[in-house]
Amino acid sequence: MKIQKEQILDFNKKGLESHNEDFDFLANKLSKKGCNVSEIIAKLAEFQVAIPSWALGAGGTRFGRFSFYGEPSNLEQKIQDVGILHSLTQTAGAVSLHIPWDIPSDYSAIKEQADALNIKFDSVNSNTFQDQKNASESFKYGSLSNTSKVVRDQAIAHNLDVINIGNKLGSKSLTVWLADGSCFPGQNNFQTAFQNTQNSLIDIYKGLPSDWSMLIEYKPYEPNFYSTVIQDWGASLMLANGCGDKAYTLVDLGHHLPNSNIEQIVSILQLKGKLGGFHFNDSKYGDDDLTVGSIKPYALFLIFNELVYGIQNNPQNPDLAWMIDASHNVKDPLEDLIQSLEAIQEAYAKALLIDQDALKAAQLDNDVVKCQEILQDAYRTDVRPLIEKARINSGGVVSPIKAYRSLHVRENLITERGKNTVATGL
Ligand SMILES: [Mn+2]
Repeated sequence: MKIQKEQILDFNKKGLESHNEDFDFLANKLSKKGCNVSEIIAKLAEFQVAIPSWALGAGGTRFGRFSFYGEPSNLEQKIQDVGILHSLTQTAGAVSLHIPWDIPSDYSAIKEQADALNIKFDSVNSNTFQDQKNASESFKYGSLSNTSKVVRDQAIAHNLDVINIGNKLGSKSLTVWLADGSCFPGQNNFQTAFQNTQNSLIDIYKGLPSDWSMLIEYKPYEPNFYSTVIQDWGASLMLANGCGDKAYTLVDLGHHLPNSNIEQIVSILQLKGKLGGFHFNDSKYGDDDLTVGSIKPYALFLIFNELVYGIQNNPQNPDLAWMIDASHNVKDPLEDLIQSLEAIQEAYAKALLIDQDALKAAQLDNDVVKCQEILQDAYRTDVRPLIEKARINSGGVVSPIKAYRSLHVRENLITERGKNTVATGL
């Protein structure tokens, strides 16, 4: 299924009048406060978030998986789904592939399809947390950190293959997330595991094309429950520094222990020019992979405040690879991704409203109350008309969820693909 321009224009007719009223009211209010509304809208329109190929089917838990039907069963269909998201929201202009789940059979056909839908290939993700069919060695006891050189070499070779595949598609970065760690005390020698990982990463780093970067993701626990080799941003940063200038830390919102100050982590990494990528999701307890903004929208806003500050003040930090990393059991995956995209835009728009000069002045005066007032004044603003405007200007719909439902997207996908399809990798 492909959404046609006429369908979007037709849908927008219904909501345009009330959008215009809301927008004019808000734009007027913000302009009086000194905000440059058209600049904010341009920034919102520019902000694109990659959709991970594994979020397009219904996710599962270790207790089971419940399909949402009409799921994409191959890479072409996954790109089709991202195309649907992008045509409605105009903020999902990239896809992040997972190898080996999404190896293209025809590279030029896949590139052509993505080009036609205005979708770029973002960071490619390697997978050494599962054993692949026909693999000679097992990653049961770790991959890049494994005590056996033969196993480490297999994991290194896989990452080099992933770079090769991504390079053919126009990707510019490799994301490495390791499940490596231990489940019981004494199982691993921490120093050996860390050193093996560093050496393996250096071997992968040597295989990066000159315009590529390597993003090193961290996570404190799961699937290993006693220790994880790359457990936090400090371990990731040390490994990145050990590789070189093109290696960066990647922050995934769900990969922290409860109550971690994630905004401070992203801020300091940007100061050091070492924040390479960001994975959005939300959580109540751990790596819950819930819809972005569904649990802690204020925390997301505070993170965006730091990201915006970094984007404006830290030229030493590269452009970030933005991606949603969530997976669901109970929602239509495409509706869930639309909600996540909206939440990201909302937090970004609110952060863009913050009067940075006034905040700086209040900080210099140690006016703690005023600092909070400035942040919360931005947070309490209903910015949805700004997001709608950015979306409409780019050719998207006023309200994506409503459009998705009124165009019967899921029903159409079920008719086209059949009911009991399962997305690759799930
Ligand atoms: Mn992630």
